[in-house]
Amino acid sequence: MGQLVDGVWHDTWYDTKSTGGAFKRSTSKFRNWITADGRAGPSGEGGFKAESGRYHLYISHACPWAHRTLIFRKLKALEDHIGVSVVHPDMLSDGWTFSTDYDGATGDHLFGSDFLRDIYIRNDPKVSGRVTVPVLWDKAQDTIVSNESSEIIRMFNTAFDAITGNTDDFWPESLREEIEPVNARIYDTFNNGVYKSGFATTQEAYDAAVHPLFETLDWLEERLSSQRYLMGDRITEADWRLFTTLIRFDPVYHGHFKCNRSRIVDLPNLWAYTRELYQWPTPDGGRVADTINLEHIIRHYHYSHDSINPHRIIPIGPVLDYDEPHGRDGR
Ligand SMILES: N[C@@H](CCC(=O)N[C@@H](CS)C(=O)NCC(=O)O)C(=O)O
Repeated sequence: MGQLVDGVWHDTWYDTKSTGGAFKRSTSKFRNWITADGRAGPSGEGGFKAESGRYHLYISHACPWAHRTLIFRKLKALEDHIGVSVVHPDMLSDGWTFSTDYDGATGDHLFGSDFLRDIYIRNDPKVSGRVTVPVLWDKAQDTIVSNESSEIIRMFNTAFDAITGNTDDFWPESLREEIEPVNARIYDTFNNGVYKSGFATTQEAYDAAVHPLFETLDWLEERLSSQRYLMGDRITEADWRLFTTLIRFDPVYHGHFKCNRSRIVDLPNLWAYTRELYQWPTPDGGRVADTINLEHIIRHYHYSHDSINPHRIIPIGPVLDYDEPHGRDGR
């Protein structure tokens, strides 16, 4: 694990000394948008028109942020239009690599690179910053479109509709205002909250993260007792953003990141909701479950965080049946 400084790789762990033991996530650098006609989106440059076969997604199966983009690619029938390369689950001194020495790690389909950082350097030989997944790549301009998952899923939600004919909308205009604060709370205390708990290097920083995390889980458990999805009876991006952390929670975050007040399986509404989203049917006749690689998830966290699990022992984990009927119809 490390980062690039002027195009040169430096192997360093997150600095929590300057922040009183707290993990601070850095903001994503590349913020262009693919749009239906190539006009500029809410940030970045224009010139990224939706076209079949033009864009490529680099992901890790372990990563909850990258997982969002893979889910949207499937929900929006984009699998034939946007290719995917999957990194190796271990993220060690070289950061994410394209080693294919693990089932499901595909290598770099575009350039045969060894490391994910090579993609960032190809985009800008003098680049500085973290080398993160997901990365959305434009083959036409040989450049990065975006490395911000929350924006990639919004592009996928509509930009390719005329190409795929799929008009399912997970960010409906009428709900946008209501979705925002729900996303914000879930991002800060849950999606990122598990990392803040797990990467904390002082008791104070851990306490400051883990209590709000479980307050949010209690709030969600209550909310999902009277409505089927976060926004009521319609599934939206807010649900999919929540889901990728829920699915990793019991196998990884509960133990590895010390988020152990309770498990998802102990919270009946959240557990049934997680199963419903796992079983969700997709336009290709598959299910959202097809986007999940639990082996990569479990392997990545336990192998890659030296300071948390130096001996790389993989715990046996709870046995969970995500295929058990969810029983949430008609709620
Ligand atoms: N804001 C980014 C965050 C992506 C992110 O932090 N990805 C992690 C994997 S879960 C990563 O690649 N970390 C490598 C690093 O920080 O060096 C997004 O949502 O797309």
